[in-house]
Amino acid sequence: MSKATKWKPLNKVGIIGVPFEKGQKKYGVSVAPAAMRTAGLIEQLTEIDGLDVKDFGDIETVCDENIKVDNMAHLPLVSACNRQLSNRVSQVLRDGRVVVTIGGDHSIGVGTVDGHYKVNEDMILIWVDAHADINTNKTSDSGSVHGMPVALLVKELSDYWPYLPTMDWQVPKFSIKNLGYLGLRSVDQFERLAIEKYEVPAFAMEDISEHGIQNSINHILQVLDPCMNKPIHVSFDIDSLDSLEAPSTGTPVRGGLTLREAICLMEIIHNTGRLRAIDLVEINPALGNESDRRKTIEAGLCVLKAGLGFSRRGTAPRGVLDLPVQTHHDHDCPAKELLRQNK
Ligand SMILES: [Mn+2]
Repeated sequence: MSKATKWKPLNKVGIIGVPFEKGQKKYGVSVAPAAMRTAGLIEQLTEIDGLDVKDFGDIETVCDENIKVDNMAHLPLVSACNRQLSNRVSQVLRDGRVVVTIGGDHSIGVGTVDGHYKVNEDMILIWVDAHADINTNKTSDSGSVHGMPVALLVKELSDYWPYLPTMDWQVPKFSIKNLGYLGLRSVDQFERLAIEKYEVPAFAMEDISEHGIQNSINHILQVLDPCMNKPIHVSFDIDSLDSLEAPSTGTPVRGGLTLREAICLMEIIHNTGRLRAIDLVEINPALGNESDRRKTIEAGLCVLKAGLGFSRRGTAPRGVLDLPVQTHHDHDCPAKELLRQNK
């Protein structure tokens, strides 16, 4: 008989900032962790009922870039950053916390998933994104690593890579059978081939339109983990949202998720009690105007809060059974006070 595990949401969270942007070409995703903190990230999460929030600081990377790999920009930097990040993610998880990683571009998904896998080998991965991020350096148009993290992570694709110097620390062991996609609407031809070849459950926007966001995420969870006992990692690219909802991002695509759908999705995953890691990536506060920036950061905060237990229904105070009663004592009743003075 299998040992039944009863899951309930962890009430401890660890924040990691990754001001890293060399996985793509635009300036600005590196300032997102600071912008999110300034916007009240820690305070807003702390306001969620009973949540213990600890900030584990930023991952800072320096390294030589003398090694070049064909059509794979800044690999040594990407590798050095992810190596440190992987260790930090494992550390936060071992501290019994949900790990929330604020990017940075999506190349940091290599480090977060690697660090999670090293603690929970049975983890499943939900990649919420407009793009599939499953190119190799052979199939990528841009040569930017933020379009390759999934292909780097999954063991089934390891034969499709050349030897990657500096990446020896990362042995892909995670299986593509434990991956699901939500929000896709800009998928390259070889990415689509990979999704079909390995039968990855992938709900593109047209599937979400057909089935609704609740059925879509529930179907993915059912396919990846029918016994409902595996830890969940959500890698949330802000460009999964419609670019009207989150304009400040490097590769915006129209026709994406509404913020309401994203909140609903994160609430459903939170309610499983099995969410152990969230990445929030590709917020670029340097793109667009002040209103674009504010909208995008607020959307990111809403997504995180929904994943960490914030209830749109509201939450009654703990251990309190009644509204605060106001007793009118004699001395603070103005009329009686007047009478007393006039005696
Ligand atoms: Mn992405």
